[in-house]
Amino acid sequence: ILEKIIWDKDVEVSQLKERKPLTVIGKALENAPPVRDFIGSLEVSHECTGMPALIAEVKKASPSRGVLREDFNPVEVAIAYEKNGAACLSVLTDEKYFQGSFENLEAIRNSGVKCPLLCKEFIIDAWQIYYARSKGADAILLIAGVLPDLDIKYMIKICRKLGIAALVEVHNEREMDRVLAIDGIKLIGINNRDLETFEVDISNTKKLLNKDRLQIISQKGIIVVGESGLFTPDDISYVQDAGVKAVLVGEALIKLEDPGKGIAK
Ligand code: IGP
Repeated sequence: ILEKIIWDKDVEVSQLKERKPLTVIGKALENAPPVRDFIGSLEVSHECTGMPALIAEVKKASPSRGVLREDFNPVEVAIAYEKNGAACLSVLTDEKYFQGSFENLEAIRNSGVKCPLLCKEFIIDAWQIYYARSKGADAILLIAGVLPDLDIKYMIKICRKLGIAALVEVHNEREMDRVLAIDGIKLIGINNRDLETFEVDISNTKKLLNKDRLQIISQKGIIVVGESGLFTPDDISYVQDAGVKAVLVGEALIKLEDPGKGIAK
Protein backbone atom coordinates (compact mmCIF):
# COMPACT_ATOMS: atom_id res chain seq x y z
CA ILE A 1 0.00 0.00 0.00
CA LEU A 2 2.78 2.46 0.87
CA GLU A 3 4.37 1.83 -2.50
CA LYS A 4 1.00 2.45 -4.15
CA ILE A 5 0.48 5.70 -2.21
CA ILE A 6 3.94 6.94 -3.21
CA TRP A 7 3.37 5.96 -6.83
CA ASP A 8 0.07 7.87 -6.95
CA LYS A 9 1.64 10.81 -5.13
CA ASP A 10 4.37 11.01 -7.73
CA VAL A 11 1.77 11.39 -10.49
CA GLU A 12 -0.28 13.88 -8.44
CA VAL A 13 2.74 16.03 -7.63
CA SER A 14 4.03 16.15 -11.20
CA GLN A 15 0.59 17.30 -12.41
CA LEU A 16 0.35 19.95 -9.70
CA LYS A 17 3.90 21.10 -10.39
CA GLU A 18 3.00 21.77 -14.00
CA ARG A 19 0.11 23.97 -12.95
CA LYS A 20 1.95 25.59 -10.07
CA PRO A 21 5.66 25.86 -10.83
CA LEU A 22 7.98 27.28 -8.19
CA THR A 23 7.72 30.77 -9.68
CA VAL A 24 3.99 30.76 -8.88
CA ILE A 25 4.54 29.29 -5.43
CA GLY A 26 7.21 31.92 -4.77
CA LYS A 27 4.53 34.62 -4.96
CA ALA A 28 2.21 32.61 -2.72
CA LEU A 29 5.06 32.25 -0.22
CA GLU A 30 5.38 36.01 0.06
CA ASN A 31 1.74 36.17 1.10
CA ALA A 32 1.84 33.12 3.37
CA PRO A 33 0.87 33.66 7.01
CA PRO A 34 3.81 33.90 9.43
CA VAL A 35 5.40 30.71 10.76
CA ARG A 36 4.50 29.67 14.28
CA ASP A 37 6.89 27.78 16.52
CA PHE A 38 5.82 24.12 16.36
CA ILE A 39 8.64 22.69 18.49
CA GLY A 40 8.43 25.58 20.97
CA SER A 41 4.75 24.89 21.48
CA LEU A 42 5.45 21.20 22.21
CA GLU A 43 8.20 22.15 24.67
CA VAL A 44 6.09 24.67 26.56
CA SER A 45 3.19 22.23 26.84
CA HIS A 46 5.43 19.41 28.04
CA GLU A 47 7.15 21.64 30.59
CA CYS A 48 3.87 23.05 31.93
CA THR A 49 2.01 19.77 32.29
CA GLY A 50 4.77 17.21 32.82
CA MET A 51 2.81 15.09 30.33
CA PRO A 52 3.64 14.40 26.69
CA ALA A 53 2.55 17.36 24.56
CA LEU A 54 -0.34 16.52 22.26
CA ILE A 55 -0.38 16.83 18.50
CA ALA A 56 -4.05 16.19 17.69
CA GLU A 57 -4.73 14.96 14.17
CA VAL A 58 -7.50 16.32 11.95
CA LYS A 59 -8.20 13.03 10.15
CA LYS A 60 -11.40 12.21 8.34
CA ALA A 61 -10.47 8.75 7.11
CA SER A 62 -7.59 6.33 6.65
CA PRO A 63 -6.94 3.41 4.30
CA SER A 64 -6.93 0.96 7.21
CA ARG A 65 -10.00 2.24 9.09
CA GLY A 66 -12.18 3.89 6.43
CA VAL A 67 -14.21 6.98 7.39
CA LEU A 68 -13.64 7.84 11.05
CA ARG A 69 -16.17 10.65 11.37
CA GLU A 70 -19.26 11.10 9.23
CA ASP A 71 -20.03 14.74 10.17
CA PHE A 72 -16.38 15.74 9.65
CA ASN A 73 -15.81 19.50 9.55
CA PRO A 74 -12.08 20.26 9.65
CA VAL A 75 -12.34 23.76 11.12
CA GLU A 76 -14.80 22.69 13.83
CA VAL A 77 -12.56 19.78 14.75
CA ALA A 78 -9.49 22.04 14.91
CA ILE A 79 -11.28 24.57 17.13
CA ALA A 80 -12.44 21.78 19.46
CA TYR A 81 -8.93 20.29 19.68
CA GLU A 82 -7.44 23.66 20.56
CA LYS A 83 -10.13 24.38 23.14
CA ASN A 84 -9.59 20.94 24.68
CA GLY A 85 -5.85 21.48 25.16
CA ALA A 86 -3.86 20.29 22.12
CA ALA A 87 -0.39 21.88 21.80
CA CYS A 88 -0.24 21.49 18.02
CA LEU A 89 -2.43 20.08 15.26
CA SER A 90 -1.67 17.67 12.43
CA VAL A 91 -3.77 18.14 9.30
CA LEU A 92 -4.00 15.35 6.71
CA THR A 93 -3.77 16.78 3.21
CA ASP A 94 -3.65 13.59 1.14
CA GLU A 95 -6.95 13.33 -0.74
CA LYS A 96 -6.94 9.89 -2.26
CA TYR A 97 -6.22 7.73 0.77
CA PHE A 98 -7.04 9.97 3.76
CA GLN A 99 -9.77 12.24 2.32
CA GLY A 100 -7.80 15.28 3.44
CA SER A 101 -6.93 18.42 1.48
CA PHE A 102 -4.77 21.52 1.34
CA GLU A 103 -8.00 23.53 1.48
CA ASN A 104 -8.54 22.07 4.96
CA LEU A 105 -5.05 23.15 6.02
CA GLU A 106 -5.60 26.64 4.65
CA ALA A 107 -9.07 26.95 6.19
CA ILE A 108 -7.79 25.92 9.62
CA ARG A 109 -4.90 28.35 9.34
CA ASN A 110 -7.30 31.17 8.43
CA SER A 111 -9.85 30.27 11.11
CA GLY A 112 -8.05 31.93 14.00
CA VAL A 113 -6.85 28.64 15.51
CA LYS A 114 -3.46 29.44 17.09
CA CYS A 115 -1.98 25.94 17.45
CA PRO A 116 0.95 25.45 15.06
CA LEU A 117 0.03 23.14 12.15
CA LEU A 118 1.80 20.05 10.80
CA CYS A 119 1.05 19.35 7.16
CA LYS A 120 0.52 15.56 7.10
CA GLU A 121 1.50 14.68 3.57
CA PHE A 122 3.58 12.05 1.79
CA ILE A 123 6.49 14.27 0.78
CA ILE A 124 8.64 12.91 -2.00
CA ASP A 125 9.64 16.16 -3.70
CA ALA A 126 11.00 19.42 -2.30
CA TRP A 127 8.31 21.30 -4.23
CA GLN A 128 5.71 19.94 -1.79
CA ILE A 129 7.45 21.66 1.14
CA TYR A 130 7.14 25.09 -0.49
CA TYR A 131 3.54 24.29 -1.39
CA ALA A 132 2.72 23.29 2.22
CA ARG A 133 4.28 26.51 3.55
CA SER A 134 2.32 28.59 1.03
CA LYS A 135 -0.84 27.05 2.54
CA GLY A 136 0.21 27.95 6.09
CA ALA A 137 2.09 24.88 7.35
CA ASP A 138 4.36 25.42 10.38
CA ALA A 139 5.82 21.91 10.14
CA ILE A 140 5.98 19.08 7.61
CA LEU A 141 6.37 15.30 7.75
CA LEU A 142 9.33 13.43 6.28
CA ILE A 143 8.94 9.63 6.23
CA ALA A 144 12.36 7.97 6.51
CA GLY A 145 10.97 4.77 5.00
CA VAL A 146 10.44 6.46 1.63
CA LEU A 147 13.28 8.99 1.55
CA PRO A 148 17.01 8.37 1.11
CA ASP A 149 19.33 10.16 3.56
CA LEU A 150 20.39 12.68 0.94
CA ASP A 151 16.78 13.74 0.35
CA ILE A 152 16.16 14.04 4.09
CA LYS A 153 19.23 16.26 4.47
CA TYR A 154 18.22 18.43 1.53
CA MET A 155 14.63 18.76 2.73
CA ILE A 156 15.73 19.60 6.28
CA LYS A 157 17.77 22.46 4.79
CA ILE A 158 14.72 23.77 2.95
CA CYS A 159 12.69 23.64 6.16
CA ARG A 160 15.37 25.58 7.98
CA LYS A 161 15.37 28.19 5.22
CA LEU A 162 11.58 28.50 5.47
CA GLY A 163 11.72 28.54 9.28
CA ILE A 164 9.43 25.53 9.66
CA ALA A 165 9.92 22.31 11.63
CA ALA A 166 10.32 18.81 10.16
CA LEU A 167 8.93 15.76 11.90
CA VAL A 168 11.04 12.86 10.66
CA GLU A 169 9.11 9.63 10.98
CA VAL A 170 10.69 6.23 11.57
CA HIS A 171 9.18 2.81 12.07
CA ASN A 172 12.07 0.44 12.71
CA GLU A 173 15.54 0.36 14.26
CA ARG A 174 17.33 0.72 10.95
CA GLU A 175 15.43 3.90 10.09
CA MET A 176 15.93 5.24 13.62
CA ASP A 177 19.72 4.78 13.41
CA ARG A 178 19.86 6.37 9.96
CA VAL A 179 17.95 9.40 11.21
CA LEU A 180 19.97 9.74 14.43
CA ALA A 181 23.11 9.99 12.29
CA ILE A 182 21.78 12.99 10.36
CA ASP A 183 22.57 16.39 11.86
CA GLY A 184 19.96 19.09 12.28
CA ILE A 185 16.98 16.85 13.07
CA LYS A 186 15.09 18.14 16.11
CA LEU A 187 11.88 16.11 15.95
CA ILE A 188 11.63 12.34 15.43
CA GLY A 189 8.32 10.50 15.28
CA ILE A 190 8.12 6.80 16.02
CA ASN A 191 5.22 5.35 14.09
CA ASN A 192 3.70 2.38 15.87
CA ARG A 193 1.81 1.50 12.70
CA ASP A 194 3.65 -0.44 10.03
CA LEU A 195 2.71 1.44 6.86
CA GLU A 196 3.18 -1.74 4.80
CA THR A 197 0.89 -4.04 6.81
CA PHE A 198 -1.11 -1.51 8.93
CA GLU A 199 -0.31 -3.56 12.01
CA VAL A 200 -0.12 -1.42 15.16
CA ASP A 201 2.09 -2.25 18.13
CA ILE A 202 2.83 0.47 20.67
CA SER A 203 5.72 -1.49 22.14
CA ASN A 204 7.56 -0.40 18.98
CA THR A 205 8.17 2.97 20.68
CA LYS A 206 9.88 1.24 23.61
CA LYS A 207 11.88 -1.08 21.38
CA LEU A 208 13.33 1.82 19.38
CA LEU A 209 14.19 3.86 22.49
CA ASN A 210 16.93 1.78 24.06
CA LYS A 211 19.48 3.26 26.45
CA ASP A 212 22.11 4.10 23.82
CA ARG A 213 19.64 5.84 21.53
CA LEU A 214 18.05 7.75 24.43
CA GLN A 215 21.49 9.09 25.25
CA ILE A 216 22.08 10.35 21.70
CA ILE A 217 18.56 11.83 21.67
CA SER A 218 19.16 13.77 24.86
CA GLN A 219 22.64 14.92 23.74
CA LYS A 220 21.22 16.22 20.48
CA GLY A 221 18.21 17.83 22.18
CA ILE A 222 15.77 15.85 20.03
CA ILE A 223 12.09 15.58 20.94
CA VAL A 224 10.59 12.16 20.23
CA VAL A 225 6.94 11.89 19.29
CA GLY A 226 4.99 8.65 19.86
CA GLU A 227 2.64 8.14 16.90
CA SER A 228 -0.38 5.96 16.11
CA GLY A 229 -2.45 3.45 18.00
CA LEU A 230 -2.66 5.49 21.22
CA PHE A 231 -6.12 5.28 22.78
CA THR A 232 -6.02 5.22 26.58
CA PRO A 233 -4.26 7.13 29.39
CA ASP A 234 -2.32 3.90 29.97
CA ASP A 235 -1.08 3.97 26.37
CA ILE A 236 0.13 7.54 26.90
CA SER A 237 1.90 6.65 30.17
CA TYR A 238 3.51 3.68 28.46
CA VAL A 239 5.09 5.75 25.68
CA GLN A 240 5.96 8.51 28.15
CA ASP A 241 7.88 5.98 30.26
CA ALA A 242 9.63 4.86 27.09
CA GLY A 243 10.95 8.44 26.67
CA VAL A 244 8.63 10.43 24.39
CA LYS A 245 7.92 14.08 25.14
CA ALA A 246 5.02 14.34 22.68
CA VAL A 247 2.33 12.13 21.15
CA LEU A 248 0.41 12.25 17.89
CA VAL A 249 -3.17 11.00 18.20
CA GLY A 250 -5.82 10.78 15.48
CA GLU A 251 -8.50 8.13 15.66
CA ALA A 252 -9.09 8.16 19.43
CA LEU A 253 -9.81 11.91 19.43
CA ILE A 254 -11.65 12.38 16.13
CA LYS A 255 -14.29 9.83 17.07
CA LEU A 256 -15.36 11.68 20.25
CA GLU A 257 -18.59 13.65 20.10
CA ASP A 258 -16.65 16.75 21.19
CA PRO A 259 -13.35 16.00 19.40
CA GLY A 260 -10.47 15.84 21.84
CA LYS A 261 -12.63 16.18 24.94
CA GLY A 262 -10.81 14.98 28.02
CA ILE A 263 -7.35 15.49 26.53
CA ALA A 264 -5.97 16.69 29.87
CA LYS A 265 -6.89 13.34 31.44
C1 IGP B 1 -2.37 9.02 14.00
P1 IGP B 1 -3.97 7.16 14.99
O1 IGP B 1 -3.82 5.67 15.11
O2 IGP B 1 -3.99 7.85 16.34
O3 IGP B 1 -5.15 7.56 14.17
O4 IGP B 1 -2.66 7.66 14.20
C2 IGP B 1 -1.11 9.19 13.10
O5 IGP B 1 -0.02 8.69 13.81
C3 IGP B 1 -1.26 8.47 11.76
O6 IGP B 1 -2.35 9.05 11.10
C4 IGP B 1 -0.01 8.56 10.87
C5 IGP B 1 0.04 8.82 9.48
C6 IGP B 1 1.42 8.77 9.14
C7 IGP B 1 -0.89 9.11 8.50
C8 IGP B 1 1.26 8.35 11.28
N1 IGP B 1 2.12 8.48 10.26
C9 IGP B 1 1.87 9.02 7.81
C10 IGP B 1 -0.44 9.35 7.19
C11 IGP B 1 0.92 9.33 6.89
